[in-house]
Amino acid sequence: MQHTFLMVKPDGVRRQLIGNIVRRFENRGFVLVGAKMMTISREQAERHYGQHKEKPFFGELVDFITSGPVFAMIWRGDNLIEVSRIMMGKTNPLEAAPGTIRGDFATYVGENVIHGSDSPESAERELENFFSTDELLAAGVLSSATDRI
Ligand code: DAT
Ligand code: MG
Repeated sequence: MQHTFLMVKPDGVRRQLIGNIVRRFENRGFVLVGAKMMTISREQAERHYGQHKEKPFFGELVDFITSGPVFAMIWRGDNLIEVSRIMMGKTNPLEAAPGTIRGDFATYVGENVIHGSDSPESAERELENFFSTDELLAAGVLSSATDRI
């Protein structure tokens, strides 16, 4: 059993794709255990995308992800991290297969609709960046305040 962090990015929220995206993961058998609409701060965005700090697109990426509300979610399921990445499709939507979220809804790498953690370590780090300890407890990600994810 795994938990992961999925987020509908500002383009997906603006285009009213939240329901469609949530339904895909529910249909696949995963369970939504926590969610909130939020506008993220620049500091939080820079922490989230810290691994891309040196990339030429970093500034644009932070501008985009803070440009409007995102829909931040906590999901639970077996093999969730690997399967959710497959369901999202390749980072560049032009290379994403039809039937995947990015392959169905996006054409531009800078606005690719959804984020999903790429490993258990990123899921832990990203969940902690977006959700409070109380929220992680309520979602069942933590079973006591002293737990790790
Ligand atoms: P992913 O979101 O599939 O995990 P990533 O971690 O490599 O992909 O990159 C994070 C985000 O940065 C990605 O969703 C969109 C943006 N990005 C990646 N490569 C880019 C590029 N070459 N030009 C513009 N934005 C890019
Ligand atoms: Mg990534």
